[in-house]
Amino acid sequence: MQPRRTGPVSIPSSALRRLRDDRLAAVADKITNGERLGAREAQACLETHDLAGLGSLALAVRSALYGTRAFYVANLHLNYTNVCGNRCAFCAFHRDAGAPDAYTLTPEEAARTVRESPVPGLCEVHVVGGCHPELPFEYYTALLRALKAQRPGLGLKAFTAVEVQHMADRAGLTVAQCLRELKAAGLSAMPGGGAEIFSLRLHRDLFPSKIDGDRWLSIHGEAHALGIRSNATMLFGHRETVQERARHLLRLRDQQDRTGGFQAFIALPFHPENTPMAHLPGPSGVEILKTIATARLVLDNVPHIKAYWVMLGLKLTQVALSFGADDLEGTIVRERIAHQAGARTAPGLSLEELAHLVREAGFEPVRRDTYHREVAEAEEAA
Ligand code: V47
Repeated sequence: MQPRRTGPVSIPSSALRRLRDDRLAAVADKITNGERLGAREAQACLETHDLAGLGSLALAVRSALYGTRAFYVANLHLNYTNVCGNRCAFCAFHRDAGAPDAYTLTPEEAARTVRESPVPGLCEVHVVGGCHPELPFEYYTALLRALKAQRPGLGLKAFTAVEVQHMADRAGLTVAQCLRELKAAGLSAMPGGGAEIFSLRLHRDLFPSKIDGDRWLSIHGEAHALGIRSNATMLFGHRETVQERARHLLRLRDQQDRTGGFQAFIALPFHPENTPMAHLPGPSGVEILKTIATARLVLDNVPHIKAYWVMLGLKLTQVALSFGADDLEGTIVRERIAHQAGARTAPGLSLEELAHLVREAGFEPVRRDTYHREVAEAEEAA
């Protein structure tokens, strides 16, 4: 798999003239010369007070790649269990085993959600859950097989690196063995969750029971070597510094240079409600837009930058399309992780609502599949 590189991008001279930050002018020079941004430039983007200037650079790169197209998928999010022993400080979703509202779906119950999905032409299921202390490895393969049996063409974007490490540890298998078995059972791609923030300091303080950044990256590398594509995320707007955010993006870019299988990056703004960090405010709209725009400029080898409407809200999602994002994730149907932590968006959106959001923001809606291939509406409904 060849990493995709953004070549030199021409930036409208009117936009260049309007830049109000010298450090952004240096970023613009690099982009127009087709040079990579380094840590210094990444930080300059994240720190700039020239929001419009940064947005114009990210929009120029986004437009060079995709014109006015904006992508989304007819999908549903399925959280097979909320039982998890990790107790991460940013998470409002997990429950201890035996808690009154703890749940674990059987593969048959999971398959029913696909059968009863309200989304016409459902194309993908995004499957993630907690690190359940007791589920056997056979549960995960049975889950994938049960979903696939509902619709053989369904893309299954399933199991974060954190879950894969957990199932490998419990089953006494290597991660590569697990991934091979999961692929044989129908796994199409891996979601980007669980990366959190690549910082040893914050790993120790906020999510010490979970794999760290090195391990997260190496599991994605192993998946890529097996031909399994994946996504990448960054959880931001809690206790991380701007340097840590910049470093996270650069480490993802380095990994992509080595193994090339990341399809999309998703910046996840921290939602504080019902978490042990509920005293924090979460990132502002400006912080969110700067982070998305910076990701577009730094991650020159990751094809897609998602504006995850669930966590951004619909209004900021529309704006994010002009700040470097080119993808809206999908219909989702019933989101739980962000909603448990205070997200105020609807649990899901219809295909028509997504298309409307995109059009109203001045872009052209394009449906895609799990591999980011364009899908004709008639094909999808088949
Ligand atoms: O892994 C948990 C994060 C992730 C909170 O790959 C939180 O296509 C904000 O990864 N505030 C789940 N974030 C979401 C995710 C995702 C979503 C959409 C598409 C894809 C993809 C991936 O959300 C978790 C964790 O990193 N998270 N709690 C919170 N309170």
